[in-house]
Amino acid sequence: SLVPREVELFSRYSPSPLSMKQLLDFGSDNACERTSFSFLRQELPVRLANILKEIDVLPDRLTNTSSVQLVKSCFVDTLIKVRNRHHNVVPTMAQGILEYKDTCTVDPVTNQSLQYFLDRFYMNRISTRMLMNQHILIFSDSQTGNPSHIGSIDPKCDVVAVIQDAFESSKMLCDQYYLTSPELKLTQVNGKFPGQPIHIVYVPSHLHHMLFELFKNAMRATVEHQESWPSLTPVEVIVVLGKEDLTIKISDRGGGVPLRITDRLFSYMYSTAPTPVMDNSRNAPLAGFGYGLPISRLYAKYFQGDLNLYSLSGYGTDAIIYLKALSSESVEKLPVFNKSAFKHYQMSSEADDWCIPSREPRNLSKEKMA
Ligand code: W6P
Repeated sequence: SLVPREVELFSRYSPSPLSMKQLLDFGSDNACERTSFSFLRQELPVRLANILKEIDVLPDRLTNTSSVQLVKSCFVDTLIKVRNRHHNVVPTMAQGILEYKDTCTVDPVTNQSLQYFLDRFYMNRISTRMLMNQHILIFSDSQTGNPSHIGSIDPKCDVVAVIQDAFESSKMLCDQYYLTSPELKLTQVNGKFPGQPIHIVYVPSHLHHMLFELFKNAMRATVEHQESWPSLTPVEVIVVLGKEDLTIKISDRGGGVPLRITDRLFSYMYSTAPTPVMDNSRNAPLAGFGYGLPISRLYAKYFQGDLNLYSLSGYGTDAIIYLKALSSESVEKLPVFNKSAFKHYQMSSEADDWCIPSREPRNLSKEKMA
């Protein structure tokens, strides 16, 4: 029968029965919310997965009754509700940062801790939504999804098709906003199986999300930097399938970004700005460096890839997405709370261990002469 891998996995754990004493402890005054939470996070899926496996070994004639189907669909409905309830977490968190910035200063130490936390918080969110989605897509009766997909995963994800689709979506927005847009110049190299089309096992919606974000940025930079040019330089993309990596490089000639600034493009704190007021819903500004870049990088990292920017200030920018070419290596990357994670929050107000180039170095040759 059709049981998703995560249900399979969780069902191998035995539920941990709580004693009456433990139940009381969780409700006592000195109870730790974090302990309770981390217990629930493990235990709820284990218990649900165990019983879900049992429903599937019931005799077919029983499983197929409308009542048993109702129980199973209630489980799916619960997941759908949880998923939808968490829909606004990202903008709500951003609002929290705005409120913080109203009253506190944005020092580099706070920025670093916030970056560390939100990277892990949003990675956790990406992973839980992935699991909920898989369950909903695999178990819901309405077979709306692509039949060749496993939930949201395409075992033969056509990378070039996703690139072209994301480019077209971004081009539409760009044309709407600037009344012009650069073309796409695409090169593909299958270094693993020369001449063959490029396929990987991946979540097309995740790939689309990253590419759409990078294309919007590349197009905006191109149009704004080259306003006066007779024609715009194309956005150049090269896709390469290697033995280990699938690499996508997106190059624009939009003038680039100074190295000093590139870290900020990924900073939640420095890129949290009040939401621009949209005029009559249509003209959403093209790529206001919101959370698009940091979240896109998390999507890349989620299956052990990465997303980097290499800018040539005064010329243009290369954005590179790295994904694992082998499905055996695209394993979820999940945050775990332990001593090492805890240390990241012990904000040191100590002096930095690198010098600040605050003044001219003394001229030693003159001193020797004297
Ligand atoms: C830029 C800034 C940027 C961010 C991300 C991707 C491409 C580009 N180009 O100028």
